[in-house]
Amino acid sequence: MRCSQMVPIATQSSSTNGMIDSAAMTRIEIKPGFIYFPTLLNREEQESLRDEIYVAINAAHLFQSTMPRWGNPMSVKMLNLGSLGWVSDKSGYRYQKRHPVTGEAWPPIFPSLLKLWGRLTNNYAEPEACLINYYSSTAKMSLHQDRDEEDFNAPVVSLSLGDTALFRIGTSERSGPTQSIKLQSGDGLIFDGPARLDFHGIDRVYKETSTLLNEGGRFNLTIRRVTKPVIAAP
Ligand code: MD3
Ligand code: FE
Repeated sequence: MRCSQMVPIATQSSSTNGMIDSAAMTRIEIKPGFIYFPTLLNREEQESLRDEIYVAINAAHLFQSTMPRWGNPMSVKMLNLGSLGWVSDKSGYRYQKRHPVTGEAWPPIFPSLLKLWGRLTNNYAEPEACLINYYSSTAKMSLHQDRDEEDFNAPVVSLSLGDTALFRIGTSERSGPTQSIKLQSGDGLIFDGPARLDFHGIDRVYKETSTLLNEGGRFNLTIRRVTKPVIAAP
């Protein structure tokens, strides 16, 4: 897809301490509530995020989710960071405080991601979950809505690392028209407002399109607020 409205919203040089602090960010509103940030993370930022992911995965391994009811395995492998993590098994989809295999609390959300969330969401209440999805070159995610959160007012922030993927987004009705965009390593997305309940999925991963991950494939991180923020008493 082509987009003509390239609106730089910030131009400033970034620090080089490995924190995510991208310089010029390009913000493209693909449709109301769906914002695309091509190369939100530069190569150095992608490498440091990749390395933080490897540390987390070594401490708390990826798990295989299964579909509700029938229990067929999903092709995507997952891990969560934060106080709550999204899991799926025969009994359904839910957020829970512990890793389904080890029973341990999830590792914390990296400070670099908290900072990025604050910047992209205008300091919306602290995120509670960061779902890490790992796609091998044959993995897919079929069209679905994300509606296991209590707070649909919260935006969802997505980051892609590694091989390019074909992402598809429709409307809040399953049979609505869809549009596709290729997501490359370092790209960011935000969904909120009118796009928050849109159907979406990953149709395919393009093998060997990035050198970021030695093993190939793709990571996607989705940073989310799950519960409704408590409103301060007047
Ligand atoms: C649109 N992940 O984890 S990220 C998911 O690339 C998920 O792994 C895909 O869909 C991936 O649920 C797509 C883009 C995304 C994430 C959350 C959304 C799109 C969204 C929430 C609402 C609407
Ligand atoms: Fe989703």
